[in-house]
Amino acid sequence: MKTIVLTLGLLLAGSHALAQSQTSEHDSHHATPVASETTEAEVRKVDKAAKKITLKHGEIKNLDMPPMTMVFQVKDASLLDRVQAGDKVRFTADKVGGAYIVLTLEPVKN
Ligand SMILES: [Cu+2]
Repeated sequence: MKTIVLTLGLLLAGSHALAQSQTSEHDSHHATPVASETTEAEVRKVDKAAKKITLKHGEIKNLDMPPMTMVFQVKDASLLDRVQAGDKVRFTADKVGGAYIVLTLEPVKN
């Protein structure tokens, strides 16, 4: 009898965990990112058609990423309207579904 109860308990725990992981995946896909610190960067390349920007960025603390030059996706193509290669910017980024996404992008006045 005890074995049956244990097995039932495991089955229930298993299905509950599955439901939870589906929920959290769904949530994270739509989650509003926690306000993160802006990071300084220099624009290297803008690709509006692909909604991508190449940034030479400083340390990104919320992503635990050291300074480097890399390509980001942008959340909204309109973010790219105000910047061009060579501009200094401040931006925030987050990792969404395995890709690094620029969420905000502001030109820095010289
Ligand atoms: Cu990087």
